[in-house]
Order: sequence, then C-alpha cells, then structure tokens
Amino acid sequence: MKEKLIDNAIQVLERNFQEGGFTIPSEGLYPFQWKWDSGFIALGFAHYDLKKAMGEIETLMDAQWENGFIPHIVFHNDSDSYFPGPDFHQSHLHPQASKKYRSTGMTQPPVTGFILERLLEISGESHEMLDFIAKHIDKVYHNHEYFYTHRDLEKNGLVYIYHNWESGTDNSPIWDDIWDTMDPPEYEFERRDTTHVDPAQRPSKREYDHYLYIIDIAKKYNYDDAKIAEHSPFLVLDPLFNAMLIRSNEALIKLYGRLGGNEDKISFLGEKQAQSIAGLNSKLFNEDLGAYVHFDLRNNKQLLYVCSSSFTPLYAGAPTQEQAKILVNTLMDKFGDEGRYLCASFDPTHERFNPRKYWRGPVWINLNWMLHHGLKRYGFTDLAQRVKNDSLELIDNNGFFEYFDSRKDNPDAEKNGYGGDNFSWSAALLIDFLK
Ligand code: 9WN
Repeated sequence: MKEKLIDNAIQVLERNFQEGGFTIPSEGLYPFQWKWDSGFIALGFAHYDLKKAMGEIETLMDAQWENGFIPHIVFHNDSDSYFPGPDFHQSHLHPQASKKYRSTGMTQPPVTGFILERLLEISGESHEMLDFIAKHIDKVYHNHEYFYTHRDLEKNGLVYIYHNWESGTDNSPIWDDIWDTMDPPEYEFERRDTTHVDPAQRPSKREYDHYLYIIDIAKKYNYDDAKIAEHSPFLVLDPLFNAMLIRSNEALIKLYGRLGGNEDKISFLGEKQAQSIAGLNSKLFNEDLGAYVHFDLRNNKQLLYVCSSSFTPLYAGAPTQEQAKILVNTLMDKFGDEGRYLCASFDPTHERFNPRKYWRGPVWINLNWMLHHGLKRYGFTDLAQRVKNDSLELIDNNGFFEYFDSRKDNPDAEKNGYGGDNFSWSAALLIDFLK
C-alpha cells in the first residue's frame, strides 16, 4: 500500500509541475503558484527530486517585493480558469511590488523558514541544500523583518492579516462575525471555482463580495500597509499565521547558526521570537475555551471559536506543557470522537460547523501535518500517530483531494473527498508522512 500511494502522489506532483519550474495546487481550480502551497509542495519533491524542491522555493522568492513582502499568488503564467486574476489584484499599484511578476497584494502564512529547515533534513544535510539555503535565507529573513516592521501594530510581536485569504482558511465560520460588520456592494463577476467544484463545497457569492471589497479598499490605498491597517474592516491576529511566523523564526535562527556569522540577524529574530511567544500566550490564549483564538483588532475583541488553527501553536513550541495539556483536552472533547477523523477544520460541536464546506468543517492535510508534528513535539505520541493514520486513511480511501469529510460514517456522500482533486499538498505531505 505504502509504495503504491507514494507512486500515485508523485504522479500528482509531476502532473501539477509547470514548465516555468513551479507547481500549481490543482489543475483548473488553482492554476498559479500559491505561497504556502509551494512550501508544502517542496517537501514532497525533496524526497525524490531535490532540484524541483529548490526550484519551487526559488520561483516563489523570485517574486518577492523590494520591501520583503511575498505575495500569496504569483502569476507566472496566464490562465482564465481562476477568478480573481492579476487584472483584479493589480499589484503594480504598490511602488515596491515586483516588476518582474504580477501577483496579489496580500500574503499567506510564513511557512518558508521551517520548510528550508525540513528540506535540509530530508536532503540528509547535503552540501547542495546548504548552499541553496545560504543563497535564499536572507530573503526569508527580510520577509520576517517586513512582518515585524509593517504588521506588528501593537509592537507585541503579533502580526495582523487584513484579508481572509491571507489566513489560508478562507471561509472559516470565524469570519462570519466580521462579515456582520460590513455591507459590501453586490459585485458582478463570473465565478470560476464553482465550474470546477460543487458549489455546496465552496464559499457563497455573498462571501465573495466581502473578499473582493476588502481588496478594493487595499487597492484604493495602493496596498500601503499603514493605510490598510487604518481602513480595512478585516484586521485580525490569527493564531495559525503567528504560529507559522514563530516556527519559521526558530528555523531561521537554527539555520543561521548552522551557516555561521549573522549574529545581528540571530539576535533580532531571538528578540522577536520571545515577544511573539509572549504575545500569543497573553493575547490569543483563551482559558475558558482552552484554546488559542483569533483576535479582531478592528473591533478589539477575541473571536470565541475553536478551529484547527487553534492547535497550531503546538507546532511552534509556543504553549507551556500545561497549556499543551489543556489544548489536547479541548481537541479530544470537541474534535476527538472515535466516529470522526482528526482534525475537523472547525469545532464539530458548534452550530456553524458544516462537514462538507471548505474551511467550515472538513479535514485539511496541511493542518493535520502541523498538528501531528506539534503533538509529537509535546510528547503526545499516540495522538500524533492517530492524526497521521487518519490523514493516510482519508487519502487512501478517497484520493488526493483538497479536503475531506471528518465523519467516518458519512451519510451525505459515497466518498469523503471534496474540493479539488489531485491536490498538490495532499500528495506532497503524504510523501513526507510516509518517507
Ligand atoms: C484563495 C491554493 C489555495 C490555498 C488556500 C485555500 C484556497 C484560494 C481560493 O486555495 O484558497 O487563496 O481561491 O479558494 O483556502 O489555503 O492556499 O491551494
């Protein structure tokens, strides 16, 4: 079973690999390069083709802006199978945007630091990979500097996101509270995602109006960070996004140490790291819910929901051992029923849970990968193994889907796989799980 699954996963990655040296997440549905996808995809390649793994990171970093920002989509190629494309996003409005590539003017979770660390491990600490890291690490550092300079409004080490697409968890029920504070215009546009995927598994038209309106506000201010912070109705501290930054800081510190020199950078990262961990634990940990939550900066309040992002600080080593125990109790209470695969993307005991719809309930393999490594880090070995087994079983039974129904006995459909098929990070992370 293992070898067959790996072979199939390799086929998915090879099919999605493009001539320009980057990989699309899924044919038709997502025809460009996405930031955090490219990190996870690189891990899959690294197990059998180091050159492709390095190319994946290189093609992403090539689109970095002068201010250190890395966009969430790089439009290396043209395609009319996705909306909104480059003509809507208009990244050129920002004076420091890449002159070489069109992109979006928003970002995604900063995974690249820890991806480099894992690539070095997978390569068996090869000289080739170490040289590659030496060549690219300053770009990732510059990206972290960008976050701490422009996105840390309260100077407490926590960086904000201004759009739900920056979170990576696009239509999480958490954002409903923010949509309630907005009344965007009714946009006229042609949806493309719903020509590839059953609309029941995708966000609604009204949700898309909100997504587009926030981009229009950012464009009005030429994607200026300070203006966005002043005017965006969506301004959130996300535990997942900040956990990724913390985990990547840790990786950069380790990698700089391995390369030698760079004491100034190590000390900057070390200082920020301590602040970010303290910020996460004081501002985003909710004792009553026993979990990390999101914080709505615009309306100055915690958003009181538990979702798979709530557990990602484990991967970053941010919680104390005591907090980690609390998190595991919450995970088991709300998500851990034996009748379910771990880990639903939103609290299955909550009325807003939807087992089939995108980020409103289904299981995502990248979140499971982080949860697995986070649980292992804190010594919850059996539970970590369960998360891994569940991920493998879902893929083995259904295929390399984008997301999966968490219900083992699913009355709604014959299969548990939803969204895009032949999805790159499901394939890549399966390889990383199995190798
Ligand atoms: C918008 C590519 C991306 C992932 C996100 C996932 C989905 C895009 C969309 O696909 O988002 O960025 O159009 O729905 O939510 O996490 O990076 O796979």
